[in-house]
Amino acid sequence: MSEGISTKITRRGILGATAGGAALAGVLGGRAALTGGAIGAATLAGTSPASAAGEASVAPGQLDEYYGFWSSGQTGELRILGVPSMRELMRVPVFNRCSATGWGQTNESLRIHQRTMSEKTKNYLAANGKKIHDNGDLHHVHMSYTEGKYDGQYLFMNDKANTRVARVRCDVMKCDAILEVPNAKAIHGMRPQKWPRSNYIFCNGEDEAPLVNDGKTMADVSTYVNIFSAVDTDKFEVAWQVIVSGNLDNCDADYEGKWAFSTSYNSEMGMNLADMTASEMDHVVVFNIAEIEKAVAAGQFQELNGAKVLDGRKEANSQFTRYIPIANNPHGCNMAPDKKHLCIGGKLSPTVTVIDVTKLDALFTDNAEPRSAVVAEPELGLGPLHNAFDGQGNVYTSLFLDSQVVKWNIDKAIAAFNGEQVDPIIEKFDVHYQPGHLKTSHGETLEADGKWLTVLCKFSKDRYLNVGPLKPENDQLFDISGDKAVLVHDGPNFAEPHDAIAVHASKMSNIRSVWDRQDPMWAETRKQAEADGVNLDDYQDTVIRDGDKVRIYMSSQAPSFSLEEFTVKEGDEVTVIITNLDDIDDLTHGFTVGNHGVAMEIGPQATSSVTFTAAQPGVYWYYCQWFCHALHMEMRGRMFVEPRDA
Ligand code: K7E
Ligand code: CUA
Ligand code: CA
Repeated sequence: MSEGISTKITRRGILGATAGGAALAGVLGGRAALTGGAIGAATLAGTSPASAAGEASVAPGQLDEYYGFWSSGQTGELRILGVPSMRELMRVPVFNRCSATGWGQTNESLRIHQRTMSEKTKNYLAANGKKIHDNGDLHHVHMSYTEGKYDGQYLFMNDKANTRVARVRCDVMKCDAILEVPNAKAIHGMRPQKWPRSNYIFCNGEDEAPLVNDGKTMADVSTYVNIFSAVDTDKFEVAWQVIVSGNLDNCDADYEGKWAFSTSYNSEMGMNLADMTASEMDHVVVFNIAEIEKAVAAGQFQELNGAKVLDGRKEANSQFTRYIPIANNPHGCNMAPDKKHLCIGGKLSPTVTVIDVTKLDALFTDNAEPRSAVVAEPELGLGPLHNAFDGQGNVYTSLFLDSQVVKWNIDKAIAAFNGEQVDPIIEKFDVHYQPGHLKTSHGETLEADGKWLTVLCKFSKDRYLNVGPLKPENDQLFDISGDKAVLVHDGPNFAEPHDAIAVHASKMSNIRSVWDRQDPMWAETRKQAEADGVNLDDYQDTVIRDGDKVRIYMSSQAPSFSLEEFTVKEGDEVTVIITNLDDIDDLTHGFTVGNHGVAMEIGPQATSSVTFTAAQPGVYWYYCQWFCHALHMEMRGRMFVEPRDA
């Protein structure tokens, strides 16, 4: 549809032709509709920022009430935004390589990257001249819980691209652990356990592959499996894995520590679109944590690549899993803070399926019919993906195809399911455009406060100045504290946030401004320094030669490095270790070596190190790349690389 036409037609008009119960066949048949192309850049009425806009504006110098933690999809980093201002406050590199901070290049970050890397991955990377994967697909970010509430300790996130999960420390906002999950393929859905605390993060393997993926049975789809993993959040290693029937998409956990749940859109185990959408029904897998832990403790597992693997497939008839049939190709999986209701987004079905988790015990103990746990299935609109809760019994569901959010009431949906003449829908409002995840403030915790709703839209189309064919995504913020949701902010965002949470600033009391000198981040570096007789806590300018390896120790204090020059030989492997002795808030230095592709951040009281080969003779300046002082430009020095045969 051309923009010229679409701007003359109201969006309602366009949708009028496709909305309604009979539209699903059209949705399935039309690729344009599935990709959002059908909506066009329509003019919208009734969504102008209204009276509540004042509440969302945070004046210069004023602090936001909430930290927003945003995923970034294919950019591979974690982002921190202020809510409600939607100001971007920080980017925390995790799975990506960061030019500013040296993440993915410093020795400290490489250790974190490589700690759990399989031999297979190491060999693959070495063959490609690399040490790490420098991309990631970070869909989901969630905070650690204690008794169903955010506890301000850690943030956890997944990398669908390279089958990894990671942990970020909230005290310094740096990643301190990355786990390459064995056996599984493409970790997508990921949620922490909510009760009694986040002992595990639950991780969904989305892609099917042979259990032993050695190339011998590639064409034989019957050897393919999908794997659900529980990762121990303290050790950051796999606690156990369960083989399932069908694939796994999104997941969540309950508020009693009994269950985990995963949606599957490919119960068919299809290898192409037609096969993946062939069935009437897919399913939600229910994992029985106690039964799984019992079997693990009793040694009833097979060990595969260091992981304890159980068989929870349908045909195994285990007590580990139950499969609840759900209309074909469901997506979102969200546990309500009423502790009782699990909401499953229908995606291809215009419904959300509500499961009463108090009815799940019967599925295991009495072999009750799996659908007996379904207590409501309201029809809400086209393309329901994710659900968010206001803590007052209401749900906000994103409608991808309708470019709307629908607010509805769980109790009313249950009453309607039981035959009462009630409409569970409270409100529908437009978003721009094609929403994926949506999140209410504290909505995935027992402290859901019903104040703010963020809607992460996949398309921005006409909302901003044109920046070329690649457009930003559009994150919208709604004030939901009143009777009606009020749009208060559009926030463009780069490729591609999938999910976000808002955490009240009062939860973040342990966040630091200056590093602790004894931080574990550089414990290994400190050990080497001790062996070299260098005290990292004091002024230092020491050059240690160790064969072809040279270690350069220096400290930084604005506006100078303790070493104005150092000399190495052509071909030496040079490690530069810098400790920032400044201990003032916000006094970060950096270290960049000219023409060497080397740069790193050194925060106040931090130690950072980087290793590179001095391949070419000559003079190379190094400089501080973090503006730190009126004489910041002068904060530089020379590296002399002597010719090897000189
Ligand atoms: Cu819906 Cu990866 Cu959470 Cu994206 S997933 S939207
Ligand atoms: Cu130190 Cu700029
Ligand atoms: Ca399917």
